[in-house]
Amino acid sequence: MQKVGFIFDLDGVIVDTAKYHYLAWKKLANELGFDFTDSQNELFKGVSRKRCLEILLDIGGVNATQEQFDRWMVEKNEDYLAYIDKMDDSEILPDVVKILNFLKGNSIPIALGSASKNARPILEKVGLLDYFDYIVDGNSVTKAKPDPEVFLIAAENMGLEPENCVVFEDALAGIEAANLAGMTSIGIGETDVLSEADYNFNDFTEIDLNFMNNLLNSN
Ligand code: B16
Ligand code: MG
Repeated sequence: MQKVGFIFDLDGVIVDTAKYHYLAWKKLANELGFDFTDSQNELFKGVSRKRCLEILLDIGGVNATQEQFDRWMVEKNEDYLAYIDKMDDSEILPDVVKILNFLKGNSIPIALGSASKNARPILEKVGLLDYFDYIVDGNSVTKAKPDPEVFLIAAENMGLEPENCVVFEDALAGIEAANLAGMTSIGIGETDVLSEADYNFNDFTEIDLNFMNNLLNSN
């Protein structure tokens, strides 16, 4: 068996922070005089904060000066962080800990590969920070998913070839990034949205340890 490493996206894979992003973006949209719907929030999954604000302003038809843009980015993040501050381990998505414990028990390296600049405090709040050997987040990358940069940095940190890395992702851009990196991609969420993934599951409760063992043995 060759050495293999696993890379987890954060929002939508480990925790559902999308609902807090949504509330914070909706508040800003309402302050600017327009609405922002739950289905529009789907466009924001896996997308950087800056790009989200650009899309939000497009939706509302709002032109911003650079000063306003920067201020709204800060305001949204402060509102978002107020929600994050209240998070605890009850928000970890089902059976995530089962998979993390399996990997730790087999001494498999674990990395985070997220677009979020708040990844570290979120993992700390839910008590999962110690599972992660490496954290690659929005502070570490210059190019957003679907660019493979975030996952390639994680592979490099783990000292592994991309083909020996497995990525769990809930966003299409993330699956595309994993595929472009030459990694094994596992879609967590709706199969029709994530059909480009090598494997698809609705959530981690559908992933049994036989599947995980087979992945380890095939890499
Ligand atoms: P922040 P992921 C992404 O997380 C979210 O899905 C996306 O909605 C958010 O805009 C992005 O993080 C940046 O987050 O504002 O905390 O830097 O799925 O890549 O873990
Ligand atoms: Mg995600």
